[in-house]
Amino acid sequence: MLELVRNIRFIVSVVVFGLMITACNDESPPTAATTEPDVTDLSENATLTVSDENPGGPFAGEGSSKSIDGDKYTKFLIFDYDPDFWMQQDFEESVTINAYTITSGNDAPDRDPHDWTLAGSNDGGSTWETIHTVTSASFTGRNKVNIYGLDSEATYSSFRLSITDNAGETSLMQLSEWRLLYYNGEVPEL
Ligand SMILES: [Ca+2]
Repeated sequence: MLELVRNIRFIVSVVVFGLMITACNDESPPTAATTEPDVTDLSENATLTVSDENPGGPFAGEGSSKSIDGDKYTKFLIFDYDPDFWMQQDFEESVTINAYTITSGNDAPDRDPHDWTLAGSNDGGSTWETIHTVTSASFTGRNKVNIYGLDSEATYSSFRLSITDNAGETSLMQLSEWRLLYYNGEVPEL
């Protein structure tokens, strides 16, 4: 009798173990932990103008073109920064954004943009509407991408970033990227 009970226990154990294995095998295979957000990078098609250029010109090693070249390790540096400084991205037709990024340079945090206003125009720059304002921006590192989500979508043919203060340097200002973005979905943290 004892042997029979042992055999039954063994058989039950085998069946239960088999069911557990089957249950595990029935689980869906793991999916990728993250998927790339669906984002349109409008700055890829922008024409850039700046109120003050690097002495070497827009295509110099640290010229203005480096601020929209898609490389966070290349920067735009000016030597005569003043609070009237602005950068502008123009498009052939209006585009819609709901976020933008500002990326800090590789060194000298006191050259970072500190205060700025992003504005939009649909009449070639005759009139501007404020889209977003930042004061006392903080970059937690070098070549750090800060992303700013907008409360509502902004549709304009021109976007102007007026950098009204830098982070303390007397005459130098730099940034690695300024990109205008549209996220189809939630704007992520970067
Ligand atoms: Ca760059």
